[in-house]
Amino acid sequence: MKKGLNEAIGNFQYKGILVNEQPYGSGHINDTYLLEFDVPEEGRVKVILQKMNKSIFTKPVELMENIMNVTSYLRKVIIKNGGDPDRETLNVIPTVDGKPYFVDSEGEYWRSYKFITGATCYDAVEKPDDFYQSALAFGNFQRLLADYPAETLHETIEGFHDTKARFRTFKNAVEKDVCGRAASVQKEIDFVLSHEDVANVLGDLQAKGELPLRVTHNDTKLNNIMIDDETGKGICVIDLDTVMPGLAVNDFGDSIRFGASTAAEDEQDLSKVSCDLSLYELYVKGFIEGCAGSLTAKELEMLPMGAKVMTYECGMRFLTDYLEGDHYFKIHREGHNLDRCRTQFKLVEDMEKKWDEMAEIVKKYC
Ligand code: ADP
Ligand code: GN1
Ligand code: MG
Repeated sequence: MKKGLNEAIGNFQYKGILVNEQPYGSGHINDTYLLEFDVPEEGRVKVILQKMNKSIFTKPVELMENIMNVTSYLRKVIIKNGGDPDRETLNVIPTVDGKPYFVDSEGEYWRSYKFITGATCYDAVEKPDDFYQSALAFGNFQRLLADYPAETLHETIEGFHDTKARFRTFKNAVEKDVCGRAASVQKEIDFVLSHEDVANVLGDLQAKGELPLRVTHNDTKLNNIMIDDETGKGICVIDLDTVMPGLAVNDFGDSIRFGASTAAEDEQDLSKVSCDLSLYELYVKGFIEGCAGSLTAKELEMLPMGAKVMTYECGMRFLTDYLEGDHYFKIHREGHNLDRCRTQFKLVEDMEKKWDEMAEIVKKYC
């Protein structure tokens, strides 16, 4: 690992002397490092270096092609709108031979971004306004990419939010039960099975042409947005690995799943977990404003469903990973994925109780 990291550090176009390197962030997928360089005349310069998770993103070259194309497109739009392209989108630092990624001697893929300074990624909502700002930013992100030629994007993870397919994978994992864990989580398994309709609803609407495919982010967690420390605005949408054609309601829903929860994704005390309707309302308002009229009536109607489906799907993915031996999401303790799945199912139950209110809140902003 260290060898690959050092090789990578030596192979990007960095200036100055390396004075600090440390693991960074709390993402579940890639290995992220913060590097700091002393650069003459410039002072301390930070960069982000990431080892891409090759077993999840099996086509890293295509993935980087997506990122280069999307970020250069956003750069142009941001400049046209009078924004600051160095802070409002990711900027890839090339390797010494001009490529957007480096392959180390063990075949691992690395990429590097300019560090966005003066901004913070939050793992939980500290100030409600941050959540509203993240909604504006994710809605706006979708709007900025509305005219992006979607057909040129590679599908970086096949069927990423194909909840029906995820349901089949889940059933398969229960049947195989490779770790012998299924018997001890029957309650959670039953929860998934009894909600099969939730797995089907959005895919069915999309198949009938009632929900349009758009260029979406697909991983709209609060910690995938940088909030400007001074202005409090959602300055930059990051973690672009899963930008692909998808459903707007899923982008909305994934943000609710993570940010409107009253507890952390891996909270063990389930009595602390619920869907905070005032945070939900802030996000509804911000997302609808950010999308600026681009959502159809059906999409607006299905926003609460997006929240429920994304929460159910994520819980099912955590449970699948637990059953399969924790090979997908990084875990930091025994049973971590099981804890995560339980919070998601608790949230789904809570949303079901609050369903009418969730729908009313959307109507208020339409
Ligand atoms: P993962 O896919 O593992 O979630 P991310 O791309 O989201 O990886 O990066 C992990 C964390 O690293 C982010 O939550 C954020 O804190 C930080 N980060 C990533 N890119 C940048 C950047 N360009 N500037 C500043 N911080 C960043
Ligand atoms: C992963 O990469 P990160 O930590 O932002 C996952 C999301 C899940 C999320 C759950 C590529 O997101 O789909 O919703 O964990 N990303 C991928 O926290 O699978
Ligand atoms: Mg992330």
